[in-house]
Amino acid sequence: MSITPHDERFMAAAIRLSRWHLGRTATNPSVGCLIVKDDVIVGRAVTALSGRPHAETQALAEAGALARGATAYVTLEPCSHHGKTPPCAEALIAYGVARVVIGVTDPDPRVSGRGIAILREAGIEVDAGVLEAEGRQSLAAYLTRQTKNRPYVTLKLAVSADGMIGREGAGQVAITGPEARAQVQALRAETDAILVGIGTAIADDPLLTVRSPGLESQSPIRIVLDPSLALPLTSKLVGTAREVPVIVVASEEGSLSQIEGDIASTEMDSRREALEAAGVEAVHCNPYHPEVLLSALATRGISSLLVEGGAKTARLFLEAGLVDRIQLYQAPVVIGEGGIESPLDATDIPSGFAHTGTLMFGGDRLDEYERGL
Ligand code: AOF
Ligand code: ZN
Repeated sequence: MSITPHDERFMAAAIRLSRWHLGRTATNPSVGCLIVKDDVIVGRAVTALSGRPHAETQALAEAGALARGATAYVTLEPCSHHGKTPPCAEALIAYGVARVVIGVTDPDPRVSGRGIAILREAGIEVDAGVLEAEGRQSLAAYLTRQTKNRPYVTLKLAVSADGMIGREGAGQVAITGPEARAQVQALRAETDAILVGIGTAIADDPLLTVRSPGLESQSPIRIVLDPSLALPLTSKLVGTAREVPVIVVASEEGSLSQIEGDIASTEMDSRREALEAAGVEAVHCNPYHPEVLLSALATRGISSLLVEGGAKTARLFLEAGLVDRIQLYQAPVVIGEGGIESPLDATDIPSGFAHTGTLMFGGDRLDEYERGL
């Protein structure tokens, strides 16, 4: 049977469903599954918040006997490995599903085509690659960690009408309005980790948590690029490190003097001990080579990273070619004297990024740019 517009509509619905748990199933991807019998949805599910059970087994349980002869729409290839429960491919066979329509094949080496092969061997018709581009988008974080051994990186910038992202020595400066700020809270909530440079951590003293009603439990891990361990013990980040983890990324032993000026290693040791006593984790990793840090984060299971500030940190990731998505907020506010210039604006988005959307939040305009996966 060939792919019909119906198939695309059901797959689009499965993708929308998968987005419910985006960023909340780590380290598993959030997958959507619909079981459709005679054009009626008889079962539907998204990967559970802990990552298990997978989408298919829940959707099949909902469909029960109606799954026999039905079509299953799954955004990611059903798994073929034995985890905490048997493989989803076997569950689809056991329930008597006649056809499986898949969005994206699974790069996990334990699956990687085997899910499809098991289904076909059992006589089930399989169509893969349906709405693949949209499916890949919904699985971007998972696919990036699996295939590039690094998290999917979003750079968020809020720029004033005169091209500034803040004001020198002024601490946190409101650039966007409340609607845009609420949107950024939602973005944080679907992200595994958030990163700022030490300059921003000191100047703004941010919390970097999610405070929107209903999303409070979804704060990402907070990471500060902090070569000389200068994060103040009195900062809000340190003060809340026992509630939401904070990682400071310090220079490797011995490399600091060339870059940051001479700080005795005993001084570094005592700063590290004080931070650790406050519940902060210190890791040593060259903060000027973000690719090393990103692969260490991927190894910890972090699939998505939001880079929030400031200009120097944004440039570091942009110049290393490690930004996958740019979210550029443009606000009507004028900063004027003493402004800190934005590392980019809508006229100089780096090559390789495609403009993928514009939305208005109050008087602020959000433009999104993405690089292909
Ligand atoms: C599916 N359906 O809903 C999801 C899948 O740790 P485990 O045993 O749960 O396995 C994790 C892997 O399962 C993950 O890397 C990916 O290959 C797959 N995720 N598969 O059939 C789902 N979330
Ligand atoms: Zn599975």
